[in-house]
Amino acid sequence: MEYQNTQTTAHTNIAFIKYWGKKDAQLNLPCTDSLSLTLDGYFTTTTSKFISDNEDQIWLNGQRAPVGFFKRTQKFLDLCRQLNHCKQKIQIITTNHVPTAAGLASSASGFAALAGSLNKLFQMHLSRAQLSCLARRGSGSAARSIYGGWVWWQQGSSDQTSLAVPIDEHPQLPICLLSVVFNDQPKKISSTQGMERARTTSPFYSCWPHIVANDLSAMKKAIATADLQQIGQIAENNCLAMHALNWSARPAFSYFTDATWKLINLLQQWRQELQLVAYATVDAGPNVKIITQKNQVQQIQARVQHSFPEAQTTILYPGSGIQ
Ligand code: 2P0
Repeated sequence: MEYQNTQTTAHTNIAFIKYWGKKDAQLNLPCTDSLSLTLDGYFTTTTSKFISDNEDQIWLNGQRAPVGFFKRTQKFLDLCRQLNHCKQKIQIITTNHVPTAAGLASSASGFAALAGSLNKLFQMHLSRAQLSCLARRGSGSAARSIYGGWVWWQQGSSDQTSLAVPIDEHPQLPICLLSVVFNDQPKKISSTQGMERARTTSPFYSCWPHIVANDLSAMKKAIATADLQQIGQIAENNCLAMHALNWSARPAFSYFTDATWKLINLLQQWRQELQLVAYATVDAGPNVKIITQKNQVQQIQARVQHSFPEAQTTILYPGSGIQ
């Protein structure tokens, strides 16, 4: 079993309809559905094998994993050992091909690749749907990185029914994203903590499931009709509604900085005055991903660099599912 090839690659994804809040923290069951685009170019590759040591061995980017990463990964190994009635220790070798400069979370690609590799190691023969459930247990957004292109994570009501489904694995529309990184320092409030505080204390949280349901249905229509402007506008609206939950939490918090706002305002100006397709989406940090189209991205990149000479920008395209 040890000698079989367990190498698995999974790509990162960006949510266009955000996941923000869990109804079950242990199972990572979200309070709402969400929808994302899997990205090309940025991925995690993971291999695994059984070892006869007394401890699991976890390597990240060529070095022993730091303690936080080790514990979170080991918890996932324990889950897979339990599912397979196994006690043997495991060696994990994982490499993130996600430059810090791209400002992309690696937990989605990381747990998707880990789930895929352990599926091979334990010979679980899981379908992609079952793999999505398993990856979700490591990190919610990892459920979506099993598939390429447009992916819909259905919240479900149990461990077996909360899973992602592909909407369109090979989008034909000329969409691309420009990642704008102002700051690549680790965030002060993790996604897990931030979404829990918003869910439990924002007086507006009860509106969030309705907002997501409406935005999701409009987004699916916009994807089906390849309406890039609508896709961008709905994503920006949904992102700002998600962040409004944080601004209204008690105590309130914000991932935005002055630079985040300045760029969002500039995009609005460029849409109105220059007729550019350029909309913002922002995750649990100050950095912005600009949703745009292939024939405008270079112009937008030049404008962003002019306004923010210190920012690091990277162009991102749709990518494929787990391999
Ligand atoms: C998303 N984010 O839909 C949302 C939008 C960040 C902002 O999913 O606690 O690392 O591991 O399930 O998946 C990031 O949160 O959280 C995230 P856990 P995760 O992409």
